Amino acid sequence: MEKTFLMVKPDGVQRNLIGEIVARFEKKGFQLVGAKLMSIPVELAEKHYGEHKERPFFGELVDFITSGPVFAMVWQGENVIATARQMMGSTNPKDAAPGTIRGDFGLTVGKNVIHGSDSPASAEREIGLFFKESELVDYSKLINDWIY
Ligand code: 3AN
Repeated sequence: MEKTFLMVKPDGVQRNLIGEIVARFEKKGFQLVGAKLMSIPVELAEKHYGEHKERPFFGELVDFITSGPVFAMVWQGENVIATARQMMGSTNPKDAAPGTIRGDFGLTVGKNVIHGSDSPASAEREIGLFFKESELVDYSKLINDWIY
């Protein structure tokens, strides 16, 4: 099953948007397989945003993502990587469509509420950076014959 890494950024946590964001992915039909409220160490932030190392906003990016708690998650489901990106909306909230997370709640390109992996390769890399295999759950043995 395809998996992606999503993270409510410090602005989203401070604005009490964790529940709202989790609810959107739950209602869509995706399954939460890992989650934790955490503070990101600077070294992890630098690895996570490694591809932006040469960008002028790299320092700002690392300072912001380490400025307060984040809510890191792994979600699974068919086509979850691309669909989650659609549900998040454009990187810059001013271009994000209403109905998307950034369109509804984002203010600026830096403080855009949520991060989501943009490809299968980044999903695998980012899940590995934030979660141990043992922190992800397995629903395949669930006995659900009591749901009818
Ligand atoms: P996305 O998060 O939509 O994948 P990326 O990967 O282009 O966007 O950028 C990573 C993060 O860097 C964004 N979430 C945003 O917070 C930040 N960022 C992108 N462009 C800028 C910019 N011009 N100024 C400040 N921060 C930026």
